[in-house]
Amino acid sequence: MSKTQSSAAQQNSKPAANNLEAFWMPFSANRQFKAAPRMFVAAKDMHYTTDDGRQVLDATAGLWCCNIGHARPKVVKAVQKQIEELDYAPAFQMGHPKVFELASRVATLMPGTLDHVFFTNSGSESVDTALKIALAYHNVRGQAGRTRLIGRERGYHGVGFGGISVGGIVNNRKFFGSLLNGVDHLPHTHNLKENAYSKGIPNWGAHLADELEKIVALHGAETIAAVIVEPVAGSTGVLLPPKGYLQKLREICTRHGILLIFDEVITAFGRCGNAATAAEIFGVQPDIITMAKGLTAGTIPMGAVAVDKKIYDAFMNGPEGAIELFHGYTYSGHPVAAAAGLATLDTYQEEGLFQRSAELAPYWENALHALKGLPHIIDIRNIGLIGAIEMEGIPGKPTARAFEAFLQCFEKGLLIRTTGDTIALSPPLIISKPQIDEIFSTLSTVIKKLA
Ligand code: PXG
Ligand code: PLP
Repeated sequence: MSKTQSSAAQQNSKPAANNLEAFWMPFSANRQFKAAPRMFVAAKDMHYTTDDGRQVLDATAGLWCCNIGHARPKVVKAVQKQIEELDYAPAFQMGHPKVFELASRVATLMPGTLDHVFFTNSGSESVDTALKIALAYHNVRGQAGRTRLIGRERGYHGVGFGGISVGGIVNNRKFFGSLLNGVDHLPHTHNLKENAYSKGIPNWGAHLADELEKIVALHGAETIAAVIVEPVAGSTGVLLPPKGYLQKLREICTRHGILLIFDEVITAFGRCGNAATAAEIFGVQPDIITMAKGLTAGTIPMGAVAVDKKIYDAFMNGPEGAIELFHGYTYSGHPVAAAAGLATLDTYQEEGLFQRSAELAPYWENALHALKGLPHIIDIRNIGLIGAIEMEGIPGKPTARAFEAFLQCFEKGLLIRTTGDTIALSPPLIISKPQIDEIFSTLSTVIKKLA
């Protein structure tokens, strides 16, 4: 073996396909996984198939993304056709029809005057794009002093440097240097003492939005560009906005000329009920919405940023031949992703999936809250087709109890997701009532046996 071969290659005593070493898995316990791998080899509708031929019910829509279920025919055909017809077209100074069509379709699904759409390849890129647009918007309007960005504790906004700077998850921040400067955080709204076992949005906590006034008073509104929040925080365990909280944030932002960004990477596309966005469900109009995941239902990577007309228009003032926004990705509006996006939106529409989500929500809520009283459970939360079961951690071993539940559910043919000691559920919107029953019956069996 030559000296130049890498250490991974040197360990390649097994055939390539069976050697797990080279792949550095994202957000995973690599050594634990590689010692006892869990592999999916196929998926159809509500189920994954494992490498040992077992069917696993998908209670998480992959990672909150496969909202229409798996391998749906319309999307499969659209992607196959597109890659044959036009595999790639340059994204800068050139176009192709499907990306314009998709932007128009997305714009019609957005609330109010959010009628221009910028394409990315992920939620993380959507967040960094939205933050850059917010900063540049103030800049082109002669308010270059508005550079401060406000996020929230326990917020997740992906893993770009912008996203982790405004995000509020300790481990996503502390290893990675000084991050963006000029970032402040609102307090999170999670409070078990006041709000445990609320069904839907909790009553207590709207006053937490007033913290924004304190930040404004501290720094001066003229230094603040934008506030970014998830309408429902997903990644850190499904934290719902208290009644009136988002409205208050909106009022304070408007009063001070601050842009309000809703990060809807998880909440968009029917996840919260019968609407494309949580903004519509909650009746609060942001200036910018970031999305990804459900846009192509996870089939081909794609994200998007929808901006208010006033933002787009503010950039359209220089000479005609000038580039208005110095930002974009090689794969912004990729033809295959655009085709997948159009077919996904068709599927939502043809199958009435946002409506289905809303119709199933009460059944989902009842089945979920029926777990109350089982050992270890300290809270249950829900909205639309999202559910969370918070358990007490094992003293000195945070996350261990929920991870054990995850492993046992997988053994019993159910895919769940855990964060900390919270189980998070977000099935494809095509789920049936018997499949909802199956999720909670398996969970109940597993939780009863947990140490
Ligand atoms: N913003 C929000 C609100 C998200 O939930 C991102 C940005 C980043 O998206 P990308 O596509 O770059 O991953 C997300 C992603 C989980 C989980 O289990 C959540 C996400 C991703 C993976 C797992 O909670 N959210
Ligand atoms: N790095 C290098 C060396 C590049 O040439 C490019 C794009 O041309 C990038 C990074 C950015 O890649 P993307 O546009 O896919 O984000």
